[in-house]
Amino acid sequence: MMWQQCHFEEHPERSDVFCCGVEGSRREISAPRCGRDFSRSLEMTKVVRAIPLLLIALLLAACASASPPAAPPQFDTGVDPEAWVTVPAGEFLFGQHAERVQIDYAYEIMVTDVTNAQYARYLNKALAAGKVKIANHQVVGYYPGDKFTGRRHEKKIDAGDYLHVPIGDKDLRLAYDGKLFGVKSGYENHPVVAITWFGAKAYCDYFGWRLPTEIEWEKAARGPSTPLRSAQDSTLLPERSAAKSKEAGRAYPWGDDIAKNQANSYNSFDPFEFRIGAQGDTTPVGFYNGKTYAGYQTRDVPSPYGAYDMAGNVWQWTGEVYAGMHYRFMRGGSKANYEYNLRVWSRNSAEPDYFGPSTGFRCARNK
Ligand SMILES: [Ca+2]
Repeated sequence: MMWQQCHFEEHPERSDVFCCGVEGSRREISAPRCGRDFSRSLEMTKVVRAIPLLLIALLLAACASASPPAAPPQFDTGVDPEAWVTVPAGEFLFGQHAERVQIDYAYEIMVTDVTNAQYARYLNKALAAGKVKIANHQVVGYYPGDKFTGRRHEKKIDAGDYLHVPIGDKDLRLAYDGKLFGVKSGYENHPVVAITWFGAKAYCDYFGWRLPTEIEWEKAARGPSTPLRSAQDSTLLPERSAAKSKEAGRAYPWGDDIAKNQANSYNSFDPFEFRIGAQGDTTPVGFYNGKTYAGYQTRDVPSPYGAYDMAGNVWQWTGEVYAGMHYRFMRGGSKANYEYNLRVWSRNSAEPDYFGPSTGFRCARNK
């Protein structure tokens, strides 16, 4: 897959830096080159600056009382993270420019991101089975390496043990007592974060599953809910049919517009917004399902195939290892991003040993 157009992303570690990826290379660019998207972010910045002083005072008070963070509010979303949804074979409209792309097999993808409870259970089994081990306060595991082609800026990923989980990291919601992993209180049904690409891949591999490809991820996020009509019929090209484009080429899993109560983004003002600082905290998986939580009304916004949280909350690692590059790619946008970065074609990249508070994953499997 070629990625010719400049794509604007928020840096996974630095919210003040915007990056431009061309065919997977990463280079930091000056703000004006970010064009319309950056202008939008400047508009948002102005809005943020206009927050009344009272609200800022409340925010600071919340931050002060959240250090160390108390257990978060507990909400049962009713969405079972053990469930999978089926994505049928067929064409869909891929990317910002709605290219027709065929996937000629049906597959399944997890209905939600992998939770902290699921990852802790897996770690205990994988440790006992010798699939991963603990060294220097890290969970590490073997990876057979990437093929190195010597391209400019390509980094060697040789065979060896690589970081899966940084034990004790402040962003990790898992706890280790020297024998077993558990979950920090209240985060059981939140998506696991601070897991590297190696750690995400190892989880899926352990169960005989896999990380989704980017194309699989995107189709699962945006549909279509009904098969596209024949590409031979020129009157049905996406740009010729506004109605079809609206349904099949949607920007978010539910449509073309986004409201605060449809996804966990930066300043979405969800019940977890001010718990741990400016970027907010994760929401439980499946949170945006139409339920009301302590007075906070969400909208029910699964993807056309029923997958939740395909926009926002945490970036999701995808599986491809592209020739000539060591970066791995994530989809979906996160709690640390403005709404426009939650669009289904947004992507972010990081080295495979990157871990952070806004990056998780879900698995796919053959049908
Ligand atoms: Ca938020």
